Parts: sequence; C-alpha cells; structure tokens
Amino acid sequence: MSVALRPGLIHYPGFLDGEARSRLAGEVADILAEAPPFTPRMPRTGKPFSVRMGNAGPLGWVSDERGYRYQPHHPETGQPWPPLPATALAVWEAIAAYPAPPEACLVNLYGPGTRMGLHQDRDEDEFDAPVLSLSLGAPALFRYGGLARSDPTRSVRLMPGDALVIGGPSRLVFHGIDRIYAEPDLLAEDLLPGLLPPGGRINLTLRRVSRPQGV
Ligand code: MD3
Ligand code: FE
Repeated sequence: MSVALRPGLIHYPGFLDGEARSRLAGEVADILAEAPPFTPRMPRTGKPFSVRMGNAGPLGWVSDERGYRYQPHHPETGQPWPPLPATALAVWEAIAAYPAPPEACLVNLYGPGTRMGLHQDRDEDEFDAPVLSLSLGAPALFRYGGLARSDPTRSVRLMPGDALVIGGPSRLVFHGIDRIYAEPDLLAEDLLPGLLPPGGRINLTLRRVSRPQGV
C-alpha cells in the first residue's frame, strides 16, 4: 500500500514487517560498531546538530565548519564507511525505480526531544535519483512543504517500518522532523539494547550522489 503525499513523494506505511525491522536494526548496529556515530556541526558557526549521524556505503554525508559534503571516510576515525545494509538495499531495488545503486546510507539517530529543522537535500550531484527513507523506533512528525521555504507545509507521522520515496518533482522540497513521540513500549522489537536511549528513533536515507554513466 502506498500514498502519494504530493507528486513524487510516496509514503509506504509499514513497508518493513517486524522481522525486517529487526534485521535492519541489527545491520545498523553493525554499521555503528564499525563507524561510531558522530555529531555533525553547522558550516561556519560550528554549532552542533542535535541529531547524531553515521553512514554506510562508498560515500557518507558529513558536516562541519568547512561545509556539507559527501566523503569516502569517517570524519573522526579516517576509516572507509562500512558496506550498505542489505535490507535497505533490497528496499531500494523494490521501490526506488532508479537504474543504479545508491552510494550513501545516512543514519540519523534521534534522542527524545531531538528535531531537524526545515531544509532541502541538495548536496548530491544527481537529482534524478530519488532519496529512500526508512524509519525505525519512535514515531516522528515529518513536515514537508514545496520548493520554496515559504511554501505551505503539511505533516505526517512516520512510524517504524515506514518507507518514503522522495523523487521527481518532490526531490528538492523543504522538509524536517518536528518531534519524536517517545513511546518506549512500542520500540523494543526495533532497537537493539544500547543502540539508542529508550524513546529514540533511527532514520536511514539511501542516496545516489553521482550521476551514473550511461543512465
Ligand atoms: C524530502 N531526514 O536525512 S526522512 C535527511 O527523518 C532527512 O531523519 C529526515 O531529512 C529524518 O536529510 C527525514 C524523509 C526525507 C528524506 C530525504 C528527503 C524527506 C526528503 C530529501 C528530499 C526531500
Ligand atoms: Fe533531508
């Protein structure tokens, strides 16, 4: 079942069943054991984000005083990022409708009370590819608008196991996370002990960064 929230922004509620969510949570635990979560900082000011992040795949998204960018190495350990999580890759193949694999899997870690302000994702060179989002853990209030920051916005609750494909005319819409709903009882199946505090949320985004040859 899928719902077009607007053209190109397709919501698949409960795309991952409990078994797939547990498997994905295990893959995330492996990624973060190899590439420890880091706290991104705002370009210029260096103000820390409240969301912590990890990455998998040939490229990872990082942010610090020097700016936003994709790079092949962890900003603190200098190691290459771990491989893309197989469960997320299978979802890309099922619903992204894009003829090349993703190059980056950004892992966002939200504690209770964490927010992500309204922004566009435009650090990629390839905007013809969609972004695929997968949610685990606590429900979140996702807000999306249009191509201008001042456009009206709507909100939808993202639940654990939900997938979102953001592409076509929605690829550059403004969006953010306004709140995390801490409902710890709901979460045990998704979150391996120690991955996040109770009431935490994980979002994975699969991204194509470079334009593939011959596509
Ligand atoms: C709309 N993440 O990592 S996922 C991000 O829940 C990000 O962690 C949020 O925004 C999160 O950049 C929202 C849904 C999403 C992801 C990417 C998008 C919506 C998007 C890219 C373009 C437009
Ligand atoms: Fe985003």
